[in-house]
Amino acid sequence: MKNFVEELRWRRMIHDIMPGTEDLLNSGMTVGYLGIDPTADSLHIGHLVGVMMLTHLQQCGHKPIVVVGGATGMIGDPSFKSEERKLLSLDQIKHNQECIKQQLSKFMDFSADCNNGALILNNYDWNGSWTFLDFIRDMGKHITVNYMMSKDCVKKRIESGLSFTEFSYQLLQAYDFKYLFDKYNCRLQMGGSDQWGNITSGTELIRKTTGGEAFALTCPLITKADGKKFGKTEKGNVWLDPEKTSPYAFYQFWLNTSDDDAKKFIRIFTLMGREEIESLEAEHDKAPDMRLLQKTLAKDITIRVHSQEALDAAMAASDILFGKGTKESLAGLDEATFLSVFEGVPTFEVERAEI
Ligand code: 383
Repeated sequence: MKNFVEELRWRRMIHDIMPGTEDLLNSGMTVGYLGIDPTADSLHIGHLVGVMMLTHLQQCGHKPIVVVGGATGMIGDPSFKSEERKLLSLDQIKHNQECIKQQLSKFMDFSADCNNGALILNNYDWNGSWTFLDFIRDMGKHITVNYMMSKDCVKKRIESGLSFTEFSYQLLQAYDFKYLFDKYNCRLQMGGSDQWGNITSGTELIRKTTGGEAFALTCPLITKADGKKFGKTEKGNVWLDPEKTSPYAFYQFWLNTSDDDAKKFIRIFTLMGREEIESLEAEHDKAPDMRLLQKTLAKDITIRVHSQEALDAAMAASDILFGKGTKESLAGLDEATFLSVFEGVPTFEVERAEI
């Protein structure tokens, strides 16, 4: 079986790793988790990096847990955010949670009968019944304000202001880790590099309350070679929900990446093996204008996030826009795909008589 840390290393998916993490993973099946707050009713491609980490974790024989933050979503993570967040309504959070759960089921094997089957948990289930007094008495006592304030993730806000609500977020996430440690023997938390502070507060809380050792592994936040923000188009985020970002626009997003980005993204966002990627890269470099890397990346990820049919429709739509379509391919397109082709394309109206 593949070695998880080595696998992430060649894919350049490790930003920080706590000493001892590799030994833990080499010592046998490890339970690892990653949390996602239901701040919207869909995941976007920024979330996909974390999801890919969980997919690799499972493929390397370990057990992944995804925590959907029904409780933490009520507070809002201040990590590296310059402004206080608006609170979401409870109905909104519930709705978002359900949508995200649905999307996640595509990326991991949740079958209960394999011993490393993935789990989806909601942190409202163990945080919803805390009383304020119990929480600050039982958990708050173990972590000092000095420790919490020393974290890079909140430093940005110390000057401009941070509510007590958002300041407490760190402790809530720390408690999740402790809960999963106690209940599921979960000894590893993963996330993007923005999560390092919250994750290490968890390992600290576990150490203080149980004397046990838990570990942290983060992946780099994705940046683009041109310095522009990753995962954005003119219309905003690239979402996994086909209603928010059509499979056509999704496919085009990956197709339009630069050569340098495509080399990076194919390692992170596909499950293709090292040799396959390296030989593809060599092939690409012989004739970069054929955009072999971009095409392979776009196809692979569109199939995994949407479906083969969605990819076929997106490719047929691209052919139409770029003049390679036929009368038959045009007739075969569904209305939504046909209309999505014109997103971002200048259009103007012509009188029927003129046509
Ligand atoms: C909540 C409860 C936990 C553990 C984690 C959380 C969520 C975490 C967070 N994560 C981001 C989010 O939800 O805010 N506090 O949007 C993003 N993640 C992943 C990854 C990332 C992070 O979901 O870097 C990008 O996608 O960690 O920003 O017990």
